[in-house]
Amino acid sequence: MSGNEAIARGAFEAGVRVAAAYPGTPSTEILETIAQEYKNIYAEWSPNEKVALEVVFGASLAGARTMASMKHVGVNVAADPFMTLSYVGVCGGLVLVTADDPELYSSQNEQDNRNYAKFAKVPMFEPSDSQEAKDFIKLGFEVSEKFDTPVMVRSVTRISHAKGIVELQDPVIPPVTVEIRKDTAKYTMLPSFARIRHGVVEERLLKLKEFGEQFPGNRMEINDPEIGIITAGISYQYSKEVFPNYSYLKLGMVWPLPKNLIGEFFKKVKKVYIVEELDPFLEENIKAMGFKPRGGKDRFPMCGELNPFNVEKGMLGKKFKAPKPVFDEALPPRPPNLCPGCPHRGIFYVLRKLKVFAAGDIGCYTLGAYPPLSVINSNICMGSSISSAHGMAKALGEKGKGKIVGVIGDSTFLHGGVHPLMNSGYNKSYATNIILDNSTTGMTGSQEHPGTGYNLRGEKTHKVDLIELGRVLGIENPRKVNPWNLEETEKVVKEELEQDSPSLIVSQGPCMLLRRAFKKYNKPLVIDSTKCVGCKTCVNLGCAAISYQPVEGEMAVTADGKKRKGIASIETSLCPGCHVCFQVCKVGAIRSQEEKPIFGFETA
Ligand SMILES: Cc1ncc(C[n+]2csc(CCOP(=O)(O)OP(=O)(O)O)c2C)c(N)n1
Repeated sequence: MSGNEAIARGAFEAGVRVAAAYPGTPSTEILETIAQEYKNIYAEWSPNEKVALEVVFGASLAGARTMASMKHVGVNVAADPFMTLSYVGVCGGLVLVTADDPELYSSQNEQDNRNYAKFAKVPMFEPSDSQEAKDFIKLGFEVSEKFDTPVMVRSVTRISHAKGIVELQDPVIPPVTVEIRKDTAKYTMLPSFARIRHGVVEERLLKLKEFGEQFPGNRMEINDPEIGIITAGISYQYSKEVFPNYSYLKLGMVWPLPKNLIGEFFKKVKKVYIVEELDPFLEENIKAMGFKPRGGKDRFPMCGELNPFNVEKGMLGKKFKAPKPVFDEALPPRPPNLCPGCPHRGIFYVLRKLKVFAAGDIGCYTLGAYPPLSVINSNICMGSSISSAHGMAKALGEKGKGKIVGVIGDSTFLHGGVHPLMNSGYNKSYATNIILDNSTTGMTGSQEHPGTGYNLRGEKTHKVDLIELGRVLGIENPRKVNPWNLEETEKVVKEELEQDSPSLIVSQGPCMLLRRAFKKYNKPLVIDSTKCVGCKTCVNLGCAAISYQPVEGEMAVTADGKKRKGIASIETSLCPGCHVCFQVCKVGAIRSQEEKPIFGFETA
């Protein structure tokens, strides 16, 4: 099982009743596995992580075992309820899975969420493989109920996405019955009640420390008494791989830390090092206890993933000899790109032409920041486009009129863009807001959201109408465009840029990979090599189906005698026939194979 499948299995075996999440790499498959494999668990995509955590909080109050899963930055969104959930505690066991992304394979930052466990004063378990992922989830529910606390389980990309052998067990029947219980002083965080609960939280932390001292997942492996490593999670695997004979203190529970056990390890081993990815979390806390490790972040990188090589290098210092690379040849660089036919490309072409400042957001469309589209100019977190465009407009006043755009995906809009749009309407922004509605959460692999009309299990449900929503949020005349029709799109964007009042354009065209949305794709476009002048206008759309080759000699002129340095061509197997290139070609070299050129698709 992958780590994520094992986490899902752990939830099933622990008797979880309710699971909620918002997609985000590397966490997404946890809920997808639950939805596919464990049909007795109620599972939902919530519109964002805060909602997901509040949903599971409610389920826990009713006595159910319940789990929320999210990527590391999702915990920031859920942080408000989470910090106080720590005070409230649980009724049924509650586990929050954070899947962190060291090396930022698919994220806007690489924050280390171990800090959240300390910050919120809750226990955190950190598995080193799939078996532990399942075991720690199950244990998490027991600890949650025993100590009346939410529990965090931290995974990282290499744990979530790597596979290992997992032993299966039957599901248990959770000890807490599911019913309505009222305990206002515990569950209602008025200051007078919360003041008391803070004391309870501090006492709980002391009890959890005691638990950590005995917890078999915090284990010593005494081998070489000279050198020992304190480590956890994936860093344990890297260390063990290169130094199997060193001694180890492997921490399965990274918060709170077992001071006595750590002290014992320092007594048993002469030189102790701390190997951990990202922040010096263990190091700082172990040093604060008064211990003096021989090395930590002075030897290992603060940024990016660890791996067996940088662990070996960090430990051996100058004695380290870099191994010969397995492959000598460098792979060609393949920057991430919008798919051929992607509806975002048309609108980006128009925005680039109009030279606006595009405050971006998070999704496939963030790739529009890369050349050749080079159209997205800023982006920090989900939902930030509309609010930052508004702020910029207020700062610039007259100077920025007609130049400021906020660009946001449909899933991102429903996650964190609704309040910003409400603000634009309320505080009268002139910035033009564009929702790129491709009817799915594209970036994370096509998940449903409240605007698709389907739920996690693929059942039909209420579909939020973005135009209507825009209207109630204060946009007088929200408009729709077909992003594959460049003329229409440019006209609407220009008109909206000229508006003084808050505006919204919903660019509606389904994601090319959303098969259910299309009756059929169009026939691929063809480039007439006798006509192409090699101007690269089509190439600069950044479509993977279009390539360019330099030409010489008799090929360096077109049929009607124009000089050229190269010609473009279209790989038909990649081209879904969106006709955007057809519309930008100034010399008519791109030919439609349809009876009449189609600017769009026949959608289902
Ligand atoms: C707080 C947070 N949660 C989740 C993610 C993961 N994530 C990145 S973009 C995205 C949504 C993309 O969908 P959409 O806005 O519809 O744009 P698309 O990719 O379809 O163009 C998600 C869920 C994230 N980056 N931050």
